[in-house]
Amino acid sequence: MRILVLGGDGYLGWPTALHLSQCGHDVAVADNFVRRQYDFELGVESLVPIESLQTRISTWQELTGKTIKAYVGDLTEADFTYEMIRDFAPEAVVHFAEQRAAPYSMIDRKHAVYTQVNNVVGTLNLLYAIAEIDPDIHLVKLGTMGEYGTPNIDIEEGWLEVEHKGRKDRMLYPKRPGSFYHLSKVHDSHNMEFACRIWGLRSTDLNQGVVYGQQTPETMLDDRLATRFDYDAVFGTVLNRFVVQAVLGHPLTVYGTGGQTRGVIDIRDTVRCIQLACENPAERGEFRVFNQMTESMSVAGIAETVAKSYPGEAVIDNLDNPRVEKEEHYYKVVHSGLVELGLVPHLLSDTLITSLFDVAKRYADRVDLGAMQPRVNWRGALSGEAR
Ligand code: NAD
Ligand code: USQ
Repeated sequence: MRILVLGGDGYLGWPTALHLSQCGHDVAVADNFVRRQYDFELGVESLVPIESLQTRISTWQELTGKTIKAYVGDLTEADFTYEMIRDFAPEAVVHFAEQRAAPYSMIDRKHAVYTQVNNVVGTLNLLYAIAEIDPDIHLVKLGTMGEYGTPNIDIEEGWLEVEHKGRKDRMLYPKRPGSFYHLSKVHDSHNMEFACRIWGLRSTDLNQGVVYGQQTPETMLDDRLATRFDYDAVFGTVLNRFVVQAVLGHPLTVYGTGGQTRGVIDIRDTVRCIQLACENPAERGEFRVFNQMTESMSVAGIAETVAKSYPGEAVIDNLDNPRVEKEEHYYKVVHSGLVELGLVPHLLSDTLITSLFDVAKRYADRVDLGAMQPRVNWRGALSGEAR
């Protein structure tokens, strides 16, 4: 299949492009490198050094003989998006290309507006480009489990059968997300469902949980193929951060009681889920939703698991929670769709955590401890200078 991976220079986009290429698909990637810019803005960098996109692609070709075409540009620029879709003529587009950090979107007004414009406009341009150029293209879009929030009822896969005052309907599952970033994904989901309904597009929304891990079989072939490893308080995700903190002897930064529960997934399962979604497309007119997570864990449970696996001493610190989120709540999620397509999950194991400890130890001298403490406060977002 011809598959275009948008956001192909990012943490997940790059290993996904390699995996799809390894599976024999004809792959192209697109990126505007804004993720590298956020690092400059925040004064942080990936724990693991990463090569330029050009070096990554030439290394892959040198090692496997396979080619990956690159498009450099911004999805919010419609001309770029249209030209790329026309030129590559994909059968599937995998869309990772959004600003994805909740804390970044909560810094102040400017960052909230940037996040929503970048994410919503980029996706809307893409929906129009697909509808006008080739409505048969399958859009595989990364959503997030955080779109649902933490409702006091079971979370279904995107849709909910409702009975109200004696009448029944199948409706989009109600959303109550916890940041302006997560809200951007809700807006995308609604725009996609509408586009499927009015134009007969085919799309799959993958509501993914928090990803952990850094290596896939393809990235491990050569250091030059490594993907990024964020550990700072803005872009670092919880399990990856706890691993780096344990290795450095820094207390594990649990926000609040740690009772908040999230769906999580191993990066090796992320790339496999994308492959399964592409190879089993949604029908024309179908807005299909999968909950892309393999298990639920509380933040305190993640911290205890990391601390227990670490051979040295690891201390857990309960910080005042900088976010506004429930710390004690019901959480039960249906996530059977991708398993039915063939996903065999890697559940969190000591082996995975040990291999992450090894990565963190190897690059421990690159860590900036100043980047570890959370500085973005959900309640404080109104006091920023850029208001
Ligand atoms: P990332 O920031 O590492 O990668 C995103 C890439 O998209 C970056 O390389 C960035 O430069 C590019 N990009 C952003 N806006 C763009 C634009 N307007 N035009 C072109 N390129 C643009 O993020 P990631 O962790 O790889 O996440 C990828 C996707 O998966 C995101 O949509 C994110 O919301 C979703 N997701 C991530 C996680 C996670 O734990 N990392 C979990 C659930 C969902
Ligand atoms: N947390 C801590 N300590 C930390 C970091 C985080 O206790 O040092 C807590 C947070 O308060 C939150 C949970 O861990 O309750 C998850 O936080 P996170 O930063 O790992 O993840 P989140 O902000 O939810 O965002 C990440 C990705 C985002 C994706 C989302 C999936 O950055 O792109 O959409 O995971 S989900 O959470 O399912 O919405």
